[in-house]
Amino acid sequence: MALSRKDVKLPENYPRHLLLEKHAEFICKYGNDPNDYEYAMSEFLRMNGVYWGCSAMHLMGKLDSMDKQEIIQFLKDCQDENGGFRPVQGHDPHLLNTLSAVQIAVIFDCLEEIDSEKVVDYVLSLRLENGSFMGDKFGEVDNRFTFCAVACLALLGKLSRLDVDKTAGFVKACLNFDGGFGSRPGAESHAGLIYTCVGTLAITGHLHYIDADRLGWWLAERQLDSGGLNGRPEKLPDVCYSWWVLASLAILNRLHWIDKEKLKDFMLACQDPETGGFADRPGDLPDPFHTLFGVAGLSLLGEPGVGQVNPVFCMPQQVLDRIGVK
Ligand code: 3PZ
Ligand code: ZN
Repeated sequence: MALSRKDVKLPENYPRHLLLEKHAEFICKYGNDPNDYEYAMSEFLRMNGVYWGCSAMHLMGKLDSMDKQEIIQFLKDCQDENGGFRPVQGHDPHLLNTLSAVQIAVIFDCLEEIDSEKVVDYVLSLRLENGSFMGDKFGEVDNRFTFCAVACLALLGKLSRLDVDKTAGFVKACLNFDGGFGSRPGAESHAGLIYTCVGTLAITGHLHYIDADRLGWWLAERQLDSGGLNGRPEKLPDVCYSWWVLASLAILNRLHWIDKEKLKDFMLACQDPETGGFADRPGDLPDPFHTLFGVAGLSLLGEPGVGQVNPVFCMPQQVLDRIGVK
């Protein structure tokens, strides 16, 4: 059975330790070469990309090599009159960019530089009667947006402005028989959506809605022979799914249900020893997204030299302690 599952084979020669200096260099340089943007970091990902880079750099103890003033100016340029954030000037605001912007402001300890009250208004304007959230004015509803909304409010200390029982109730309606969650009621379980739902329930104080043994089992079953984790049955392992699965297990206090050493080997094998950065799987091109989730995943596995990551917010625990978010 285990042999017939889709998986990858780790190459003979892969880095056996974390290439921290290389990864910091990769993040610093990313975007200087126009080819980078053509590959992954197109305009609509710019705000998210700055968050991925800054969160990774802070965890690696290298935030000082980022240009804080330039980033603050970028944040200011991207906040819309309605309070939401655009991915880059000229695009429409969206909750996905708004959470990234708030995370960046918290990481740089500069919340006073953005209009937080307007962010709260924007987030609440996207709420629907059943407790769910639209991603923007175009109205798509998805638990990714539930998480973005709740995480934004929590980081701004404004969770009390939301009927959290109602929002947790919507998430509960997305619970499936396998113990997992999907994007909307009736949608199939998927590790990325599970992370957003578990995170939402953690922030709103409703983790008791989860059958932690059942869900923990489903999550632990994501580990393949290579040591990597996939996002749902019959899919290949991927470093970003290591994060969605691992963070969910950490929130449920069941990290010990997977083989940590094997997962660490898989993640180390996803590093690009030449350019730095992590790819989704060994041999693929690295990008800032997988680099953050690689570094953050290794943090959850207790990697020395990496700061402690908060499994709910995917941000350094240190900055959350500073603003008093639990
Ligand atoms: C990637 N997006 O839709 S995307 C993302 N994926 O904007 C960012 N694992 O082609 C980067 N795959 C790289 N830097 C990939 C964000 C996706 C996830 C794609 C991916 C990840 C394997 C193929 C969805 C939070 C936010 C967004 C997502 C998930 C979680 C792509 C393809 C899609 C996207 C971007 C680039 C390289 C980086
Ligand atoms: Zn991935």
